[in-house]
Amino acid sequence: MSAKLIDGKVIAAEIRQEVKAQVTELKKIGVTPCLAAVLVGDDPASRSYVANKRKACDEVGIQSVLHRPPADLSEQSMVELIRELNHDPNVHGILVQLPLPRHIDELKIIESMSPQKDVDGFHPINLGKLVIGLDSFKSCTPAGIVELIFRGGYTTEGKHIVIVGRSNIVGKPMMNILVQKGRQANATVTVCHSRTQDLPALTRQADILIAAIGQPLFVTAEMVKPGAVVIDVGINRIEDNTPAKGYKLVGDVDFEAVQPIAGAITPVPGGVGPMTVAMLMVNTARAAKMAL
Ligand code: L34
Repeated sequence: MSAKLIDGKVIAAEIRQEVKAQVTELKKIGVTPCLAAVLVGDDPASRSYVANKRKACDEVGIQSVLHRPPADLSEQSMVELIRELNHDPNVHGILVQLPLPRHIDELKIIESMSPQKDVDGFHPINLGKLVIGLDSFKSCTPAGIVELIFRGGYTTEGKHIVIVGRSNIVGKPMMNILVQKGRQANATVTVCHSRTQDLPALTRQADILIAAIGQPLFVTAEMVKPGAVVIDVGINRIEDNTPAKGYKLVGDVDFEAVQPIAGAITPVPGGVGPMTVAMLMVNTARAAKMAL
């Protein structure tokens, strides 16, 4: 038996269509949702992700404005840029693509952002609301994973979901979404990380396994329970001279080895990545509605 493929490209396109309809309604009442994207420096991966986000904006009718300060801008100038965007009534959502150069404190930048425009859901106010089950902007990658699971035909209620990775961008918001009360949550959640003892013993208990480690091919066949749903959040560039671009993308899961065992699996590329982009569209349309 081979795992069903959960196609993030197809599901993301479905979500973009839904956002497009919402944006059409907003435009009828004179509001064009607008995302201000800030890309510092020129990391090739970040450039490609931001390009995908702007392309999605075009498709759904969201206006996007790109700010590209040089990698050596000061933390203070960056805070000033964010403040300007906070005060610009035409801007509904602010995206500061991470990572930032080392001399800039990411938390300081995130905290300078208006929580109402924090379409990444990274501001402590939005994360705090998430923890206690209040409505908030949910981080795009975790929110996209929830959509992948449900629209892929699976549920989380009562399931044991094991998350590998405790980042502020994925692991921590993900656990907080999944443990909430509610039809799209109600899971039993285990969060594993680099100090976890006997990791395979825990991952093998997962009905749904979420791999967000940031290490290529980390999850092997022995770590997966037969029939489990495997969500691969990793997106690693591996040197490879076969494709002309000189690299290929692999996830945190050894796809070839795990596919025969899992019940369902997300590919890389074409899994979680496009969902992150689609959920940013959802959050931006929502920010524009909230500003009415
Ligand atoms: N502020 N920083 C902020 N918000 C985010 O939500 C992110 N993330 C992560 C990195 N930094 C961030 C993203 O945007 C990861 N990420 C992201 C976004 C898009 C894609 C992957 C990661 C994506 O489009 N992936 C495609 C392939 C892209 C390629 O060819 O390089 C895919 O099919 O997986």
